[in-house]
Amino acid sequence: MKLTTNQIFDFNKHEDDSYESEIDYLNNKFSKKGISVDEIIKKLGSFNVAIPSWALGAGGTRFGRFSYGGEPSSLEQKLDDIGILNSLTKTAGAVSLHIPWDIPSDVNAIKEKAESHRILFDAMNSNTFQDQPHLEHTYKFGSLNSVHKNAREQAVEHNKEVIRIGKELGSKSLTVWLADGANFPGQLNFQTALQNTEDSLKKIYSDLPEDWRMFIEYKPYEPNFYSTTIQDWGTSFMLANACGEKAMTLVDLGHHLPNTNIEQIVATLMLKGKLGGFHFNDSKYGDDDLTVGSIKPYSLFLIFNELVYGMENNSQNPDLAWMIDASHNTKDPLEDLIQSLEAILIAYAQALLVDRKALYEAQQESDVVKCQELLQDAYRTDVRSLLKAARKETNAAINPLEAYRSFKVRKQLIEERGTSSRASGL
Ligand code: AOS
Ligand code: ZN
Ligand code: ZN
Ligand code: ZN
Repeated sequence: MKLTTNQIFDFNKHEDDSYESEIDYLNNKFSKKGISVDEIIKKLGSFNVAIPSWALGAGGTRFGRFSYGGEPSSLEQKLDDIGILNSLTKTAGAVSLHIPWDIPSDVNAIKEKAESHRILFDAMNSNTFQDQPHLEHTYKFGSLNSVHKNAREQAVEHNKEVIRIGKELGSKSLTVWLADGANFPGQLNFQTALQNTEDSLKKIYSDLPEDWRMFIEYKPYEPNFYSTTIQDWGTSFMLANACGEKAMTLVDLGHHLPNTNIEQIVATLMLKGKLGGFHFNDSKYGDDDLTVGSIKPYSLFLIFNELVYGMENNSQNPDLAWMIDASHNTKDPLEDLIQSLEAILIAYAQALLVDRKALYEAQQESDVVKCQELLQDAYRTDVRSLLKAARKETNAAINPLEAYRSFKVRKQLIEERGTSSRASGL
């Protein structure tokens, strides 16, 4: 199924337009501080977040999975789902593929399908955390860090293959997330594991096209519970530096121990021009992959505050690759993604409302109270009217979740695909 511009247009006609008076109010309030609400609306309208192919089906846990009717069972259907999301929000114009889950059988057909939905191919994800039936060497005890030369070589080859597929599709980046680590002390020699990882990453990097980037993800634990070889941003940063300019660190919000100051990590990496990509989600305990903004919206705002500062001040840091990395067991995956996109734009809009000039002055005067007030004034502003205006301007649905429900999208998908279809993936 596909949503047409006419359908969205019709939906918008019947939507309440009282948000426009809220915008007048915000205009009044913020123009006095030299902040242009129109500019913010434009920025929101052009913000794009990649949707990972694995977030379109219901996620699972190691205790099982409850499937959701109408889930996509092929790459084509995944692209159709993102097409729906993009028609509703105009913020989801990219897909992030995972190989081998998404190996295209017919590259041209897939490219055409993506084009018909105006979807670009964002970062390609490699997978050396699972064994595949045709593979000779197991990743049970590691991949790029393995003590077994054969397993390392096989993993390097796989990443090169992912680059080759990505080149055909028009992607420009590779994300490497490694599960490599140890469950028990003594299992791994830390130094050898790290050295092997560095050497393997350099081999992959040597195959990276000139205009590509390689993103190195880190994570403190899971699936290995004693140690992970790339455990934190510092390790990722060090490896990216060892590889070269096109290698960068990727921050996944869920990949930090509780209470880690993620906004400070963002600032540090942007100052050094090494923040490459971002995986959005939320968490209470670990890599929970919950809906963005559902647990710690103030943290998300503080992170965006640093991202906005960096985008305005750090020309040494290239444009970031944004992706939602959330998936779980209970919600309609498309509704969940609509909520995540909403939360991302809210945090972004609030961060754009921070009175940076006043904040700078308050910082120079060490007026701690004022500094806090300035941040919280932006955070406590209801910016949903700005999102609505941005959507109206880009021909998205003013209220995407309501539109999704009123078009009965899930019901139609179930009619088309059945109640228990499902693609490979997590
Ligand atoms: C895993 O924890 C990482 O967040 C990855 O970015 C991603 O979720 C994974 O590659 C999907 O399987
Ligand atoms: Zn991730
Ligand atoms: Zn993760
Ligand atoms: Zn995650």
